[in-house]
Amino acid sequence: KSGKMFVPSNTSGEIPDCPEIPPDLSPLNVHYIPNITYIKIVSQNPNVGPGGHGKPEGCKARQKVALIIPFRDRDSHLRNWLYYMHPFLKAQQADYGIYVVEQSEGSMFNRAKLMNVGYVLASNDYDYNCFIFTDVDIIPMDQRNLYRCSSNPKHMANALDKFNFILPYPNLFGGIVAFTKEQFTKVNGFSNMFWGWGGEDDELYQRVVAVGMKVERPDLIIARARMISHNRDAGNEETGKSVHLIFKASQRMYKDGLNTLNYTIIGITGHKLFTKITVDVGTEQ
Ligand code: UDH
Ligand code: NGS
Repeated sequence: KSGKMFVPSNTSGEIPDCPEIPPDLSPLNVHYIPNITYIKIVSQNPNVGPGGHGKPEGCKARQKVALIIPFRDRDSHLRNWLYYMHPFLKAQQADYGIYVVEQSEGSMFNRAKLMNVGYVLASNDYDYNCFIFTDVDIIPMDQRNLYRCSSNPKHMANALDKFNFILPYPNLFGGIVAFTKEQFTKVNGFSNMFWGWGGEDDELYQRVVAVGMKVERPDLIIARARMISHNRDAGNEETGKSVHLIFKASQRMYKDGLNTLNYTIIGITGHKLFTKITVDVGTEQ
């Protein structure tokens, strides 16, 4: 006898849970490729199913992750994001779906409201328990930065190249955040009242602390990410009108958010690499 005993890890025939930490994760080279094509990205990601869904092979993921992207007129950024993110999420053995929430033309951009719409529609699509709200122009540079939820809401854009890979101010909550379903409903989602650039992320931070949760962040080395540089978009100007909303977040939280969200769906299209939701979120009242 060799002394070794065969212990079957799984007697029921069910697929095992994926390991807590996926194997073989490493830093990545990330650079902007303006002319990358959808055809090339599709051909490089044969495992991705219609609507931009991916699942690990041979094991069961511990979380089901929806990635929600606010969007308007950033096609080359989206192509780059998809080019890097599908292989990244596959390496992380993620069970995931990608939702690009496009605001229709003619109104001031409302990033936060698009996030809320993405949360509601992704929830109707699949049994997600983790929601990662991410700008289209931020691409992680290290596979060890797990696109997963934690026991507290997680800010994941804390080491951007444009800020020399440090957190520029302690309460920054912009760029990428991860919430479980429970965490996001606890704060009633984002405010719907931020039209134009800035402040909606600071307001969400105030909601998080108001309900007694803490913000987590990955370690600064693994959180390194590239932000594709660009100018401020037309239709997303900084108006200065919404700054005052930040300080009253805790008073407004249950009267402004998921429970007061209104919008009109213009169309939902399942592309090979993502689900696109085009939505009319209205205009500032
Ligand atoms: N977004 C769009 N289309 C728009 C506006 C915003 O898709 O017209 C989305 C996109 O996902 C973007 C996110 O909203 O990543 C956040 O908007 P942003 O990239 O404009 O905001 P950020 O703070 O950059 O990242 C501000 C531009 C500063 C320009 C400074 C000039 N050097
Ligand atoms: C603050 C904005 C945030 C924004 C952050 C970083 O001033 O929304 O700058 O912006 N708050 C207000 O406008 C009230 S960045 O330098 O990345 O463009 O996220």
